[in-house]
Amino acid sequence: MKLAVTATPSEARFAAILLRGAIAETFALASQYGYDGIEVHLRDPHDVDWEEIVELSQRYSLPVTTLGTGMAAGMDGLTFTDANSEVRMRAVGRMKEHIKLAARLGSAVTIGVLNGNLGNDVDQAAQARKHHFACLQECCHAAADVGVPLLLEPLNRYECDWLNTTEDALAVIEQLGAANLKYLADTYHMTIEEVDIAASIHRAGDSLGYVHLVDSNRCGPGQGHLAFREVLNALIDVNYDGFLSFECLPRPDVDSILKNSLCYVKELLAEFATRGI
Ligand code: LER
Ligand code: MN
Repeated sequence: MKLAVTATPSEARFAAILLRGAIAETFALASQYGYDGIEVHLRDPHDVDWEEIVELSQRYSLPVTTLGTGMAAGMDGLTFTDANSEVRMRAVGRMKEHIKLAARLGSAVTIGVLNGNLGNDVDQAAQARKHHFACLQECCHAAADVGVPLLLEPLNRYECDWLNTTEDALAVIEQLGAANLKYLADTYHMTIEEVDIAASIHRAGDSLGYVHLVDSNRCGPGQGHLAFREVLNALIDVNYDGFLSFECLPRPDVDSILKNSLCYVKELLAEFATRGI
């Protein structure tokens, strides 16, 4: 398994993005600390120079793992469940631009906050689910056309009112039946929603496409009470060989997460390797 770190050149309000600032600086830092990949969060793909990212990715041998899209929801109010068809159309349009950039970079695209909420009214909620399905289906087709995987990320109940668990995500993935739609497991959301994180990883199996590796308090791995040995063991059991991406709060500070949590996870992985696991 390889390790990635979250970065953004945008004015992100989402606090769990570790590297912020000019895109060239974030690549330099990710490389300097020894990460294997970089997860780039963008409000709008046209906020950045696509060829600059391609060049940086090659120069530092750092693949862009996935494009985070949550800012389109957080800052521009775009979601797949919005009752207003024009807003949904803009959400899908924004996703399609992310998909084009992902195709250029060879990365995936994440759909998390963009999934939206259903609300309390039963009829409206049923309608919102249909809207979500139609939007997601359109994005899956557009992504499949250019060979881009999409990563569906359930969020904890305080951030989303319906798509919270591994089971919720797998139900949507199964219903949609698109080979390029995978499950993104975020271990912070999982500590709040799952009964047994290792069992959920086993349940996801081949549907697992990506991991946000973060502790119970949303700090870096090793800074909270999540049993990382069990999590990593389960990932090894299901033959997950993708990226573990550090999407954590910069507490106590970015530097200590980049160094200490990275060392902590590398040591755990080395321990598994020496035991032949
Ligand atoms: C939001 O809580 C989150 O975990 C992000 O990965 C969503 O884009
Ligand atoms: Mn996440």
